[in-house]
Amino acid sequence: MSTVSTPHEAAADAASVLAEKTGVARHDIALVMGSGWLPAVDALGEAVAEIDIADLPGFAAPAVEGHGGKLRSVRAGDKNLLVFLGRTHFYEGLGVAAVVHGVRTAAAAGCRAIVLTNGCGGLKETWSPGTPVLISDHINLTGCSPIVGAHFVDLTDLYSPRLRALCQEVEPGLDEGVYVQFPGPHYETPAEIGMVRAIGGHLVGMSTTLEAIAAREAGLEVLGISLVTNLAAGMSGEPLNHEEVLEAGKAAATRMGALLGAVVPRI
Ligand code: 8IG
Repeated sequence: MSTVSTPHEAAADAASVLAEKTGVARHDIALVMGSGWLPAVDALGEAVAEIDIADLPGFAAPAVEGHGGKLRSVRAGDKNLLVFLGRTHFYEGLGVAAVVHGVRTAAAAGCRAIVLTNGCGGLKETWSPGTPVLISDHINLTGCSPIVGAHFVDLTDLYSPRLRALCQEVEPGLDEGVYVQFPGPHYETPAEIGMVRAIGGHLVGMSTTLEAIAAREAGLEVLGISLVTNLAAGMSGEPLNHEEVLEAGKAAATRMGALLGAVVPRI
C-alpha cells in the first residue's frame, strides 16, 4: 500500500490536527498576513488559540525574520477566523504544493473565503509607502501552477468583485491594481519594472498569485490586498531595502487593522 498522499489529503490531515489543537471544529474565513501586516492582526478580534504552524502536518518552519510562522484562531462576531501569521514563499524552493498548503488547509477546515495580504512594490508615483491597494487581477510570472493534471480552472474575476466593493464601502476611493508575482527572492531590475509597466502591472511582489489560484480551485472567494511598502526598483533613485519594507508596514499597521477589522465581519 502506498503511503504517499495527495495535496488535498495532506490538507485534510492538517485541518483535522488544527481542529484538535485549537479546539475550534470549523473555521469560516482565512487570512494570510504578508510583510508589514502582522501588526494589524490584533484588530481582527480575540485570539482563541495560537499554534506553531510547524506543528501541523505538511508545514515548513518560517524562513524569513518578520514573517511569523504561527497560526491563530480568532473569534470575530459570529465568525471563526483562521489567521496565518506568515506564509511559505515560492523562493524557499520547497515547491508549489508547500506554497499553497495553507490555502488548502483553510478550505479543508471549512473556510469559504480567504483574504490574501502582502507587502509589495508599487509602480504609481502617488503610492507612498504604507498605501493599501486592492488587487483587481494578477499576472503570474513564476511559470508554475499549483494545479497538477488536466483541471482547467477559470480565473475570470479571481479577485472577488463583491469583496472589492465591500472594501470600497468601508474605505471609499481605495486604489486597485494588477499584481505581478515574480519568483524572487531578488527584487526586480529597473528594466523588469519597465516590462511590468508594459504588460499592464501596477504592483510587484513574490507571493499571492499561486495561493489565489489554489484558493479558486478549492472554491474559496478571494480578496487580495497589497500594502505598497516601496516604490518599484529604479523609481525612487534609492536601492530597495528589506528593513525599510518592514518599517513601512509597522507605520501603516493601524490603518490596515481598521480596514481589515471593518471588512472581515461583513465577508
Ligand atoms: I515588501 O519591490 C516588497 N516585496 N518582487 N518587488 C518584489 N517584491 C517585493 C517588493 C518589490 N517589495
